[in-house]
Amino acid sequence: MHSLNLPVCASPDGLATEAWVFVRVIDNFGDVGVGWRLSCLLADYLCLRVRLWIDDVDALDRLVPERAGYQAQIMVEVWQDEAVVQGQLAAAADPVLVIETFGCDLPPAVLARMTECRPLWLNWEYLTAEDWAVDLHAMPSLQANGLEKYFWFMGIDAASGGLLREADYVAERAAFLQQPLLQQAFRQQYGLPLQHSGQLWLVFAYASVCWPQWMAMWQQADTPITLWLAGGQVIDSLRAQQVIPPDALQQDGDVWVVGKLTLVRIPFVPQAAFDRLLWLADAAIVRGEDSFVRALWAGLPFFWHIYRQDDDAHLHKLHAFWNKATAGWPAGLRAAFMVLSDDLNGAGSLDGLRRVAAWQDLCADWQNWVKAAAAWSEMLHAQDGALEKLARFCHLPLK
Ligand code: TRH
Repeated sequence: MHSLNLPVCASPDGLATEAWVFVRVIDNFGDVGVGWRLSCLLADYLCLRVRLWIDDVDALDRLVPERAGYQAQIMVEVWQDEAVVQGQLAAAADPVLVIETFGCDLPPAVLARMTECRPLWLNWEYLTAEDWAVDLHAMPSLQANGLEKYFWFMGIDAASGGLLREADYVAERAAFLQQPLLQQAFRQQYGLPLQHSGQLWLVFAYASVCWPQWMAMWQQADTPITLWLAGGQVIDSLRAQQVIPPDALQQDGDVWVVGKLTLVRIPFVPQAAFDRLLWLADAAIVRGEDSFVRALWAGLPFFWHIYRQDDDAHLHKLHAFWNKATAGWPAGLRAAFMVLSDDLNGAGSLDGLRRVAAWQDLCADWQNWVKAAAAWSEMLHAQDGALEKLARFCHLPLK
């Protein structure tokens, strides 16, 4: 186990101890989403002053429009070329912890500085429920600069690196759910419809050829359904496949009704408000990995539209998670769920009739799905989160 030399919050000069976090944005919001959330948690719970290097500050600005409020705890550095990094390092205190997210290679000047101050070095990896990741979690690997780098694998197993979660999450959710006035104020603040008909689904998913088929399936459902479409990609897909006309759902707040199905284009909210969308919904379709973890914490029934990888590697990830999560579900519910989850993610081939039948089976078992999702979430809430595990790993006190 790695042990840091400095007691945090009590460095000799009285300044907060620094942690450095490095983020490269590949696409979408997952890299920046995890990088920012991790930085906030390090600052909030481990008393660290975080220096966050990020190569795409525009992406961060979309997630955190009011970044100025965090400046005392998180200093954002635009990650550019080596000369710029060297200038940034000149003004930075030695870090006790350096985290490269998702294997982004650190700049040579940073590697050189690290050989002098010898911080704990972590490679913060993608989330997976696969067993090999649990085996590799927290393993060291000797690097060319003579330092050990440790793998940090977030996951759902007790022996994994855990999941990112705020200490006040449960209290915040309870307060929001118990106060309809707060919910109304939230809807008003972001221009969300004040009411909806039938079941409310938050749909934050990728472009896909499956959407026309799922729209057809939902239209044949017995009960009315409202879909809050977040992020734009599903709407783009529907338009490209001529399921909606070119002028439909162009602006935030636009509504498109087909029979019992209501589609609403919702605005992009700050990351700190994203949980509230989930708390208002009856069910969800989420994507990437940060929104997936938020759906887990919310404890509502959901599908995971997983990020596609070459050679269908994403399907191993998908199945590893759901095989564990659904192990105790009633057989009928599990079968209907799995078949639809595969269909959503491009595995398996359902025709329209079988898709509708699976949906009907799922709806017939709705209350069991609600209970199973809540139970799984509670089980995860009861485990240590990533920050508790990290604090133990590097002997840092939690605030
Ligand atoms: O955006 P994502 O699809 O991101 C990623 C990246 O594509 C990445 O390269 C890939 O490796 C990874 O997925 C698996 O999905 P994700 O991870 O769910 O991130 C979305 C973030 O956006 C999350 O932090 C929630 C946030 N968000 C808001 O803040 N406001 C919003 O209105 C919405 C819809 C999302």
